[in-house]
Amino acid sequence: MALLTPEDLENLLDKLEYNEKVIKKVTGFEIKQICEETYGTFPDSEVVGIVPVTSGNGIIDNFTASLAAIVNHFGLKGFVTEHTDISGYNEAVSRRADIIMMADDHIFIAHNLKNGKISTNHECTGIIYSEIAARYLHADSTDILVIGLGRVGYAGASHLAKKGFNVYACDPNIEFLEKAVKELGVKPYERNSGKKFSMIMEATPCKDTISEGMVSDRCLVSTPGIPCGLPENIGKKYKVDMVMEPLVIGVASMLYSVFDETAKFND
Ligand code: NAI
Ligand code: 2YC
Ligand code: MG
Repeated sequence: MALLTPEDLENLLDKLEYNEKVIKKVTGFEIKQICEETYGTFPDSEVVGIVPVTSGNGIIDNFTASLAAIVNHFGLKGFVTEHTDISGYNEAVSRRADIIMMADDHIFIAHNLKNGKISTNHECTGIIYSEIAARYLHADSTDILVIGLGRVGYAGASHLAKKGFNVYACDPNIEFLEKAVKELGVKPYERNSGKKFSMIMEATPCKDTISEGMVSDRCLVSTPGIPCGLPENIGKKYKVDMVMEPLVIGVASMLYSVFDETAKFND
């Protein structure tokens, strides 16, 4: 089970600042703009109640504090409840939270109590990282490679297929690959096919999943995967741009996915 560690959460906003600069350079957009356009929504001073959950492996040091810092970074008012679990949920509602955020070991949700919208971190992470890859300014075609078709990767492949990209994918889990071929129309990517990509979305819990034969001269690797799927030597040898960040971008995507629609998107 791929759980965050307190080390992953160190220097979170420094990592975000670096990745925001990369995203602006490689797509021309700010992360907020990409989120707003992807979901057609906008923030409206929502109050976010963050509830620590003790089930399973229990509290992850700094996880809820990191969420509060992320919520505040995006201009909203966030608070971590004093109580955990059900008591914490009750406290968040009594403190007039508009949006509840909480995670056990399996699912991390954002739930907007006002409009009923609910989203999961896995799906929102897949959507936003594939959207970033898809906006690469130096893309040489609409071919895009998704490595890993699990909870995050499948959501990303689905988002890209809906946008009309030519999605190739690979995953050692044959069932996941066959499901993506059948339901999304993705093309299985053969590692020794010699086909190279300028856009790669990597969503696996394994390191060095990206090999030299996959990478075009100019390439954007957009990866939430922990640890990093791009070997350092390949990143150096080719002009590979990389967006990789352990939590914040996915959480921003969760927030925008539950905001109200922008008026201009309503007509
Ligand atoms: P998952 O376990 O549901 O799916 C991972 C998939 O990768 C599996 O289907 C597996 O067969 C496949 N895989 C493993 N090795 C591979 C390889 N060499 N080539 C191709 N596919 C391979 O995991 P999930 O939930 O989709 O998360 C993926 C990664 O993203 C994990 O490392 C997780 O910690 C991370 N994550 C990061 C977030 C962020 O904001 N940065 C948020 C959520 C998850
Ligand atoms: O501190 C707490 O409230 C814990 N219950 C939080 C557990 C989060 C477990 N999930 C993860 O570590 C990963 C993250 C990348 C986001 C999704 N799953
Ligand atoms: Mg992230």
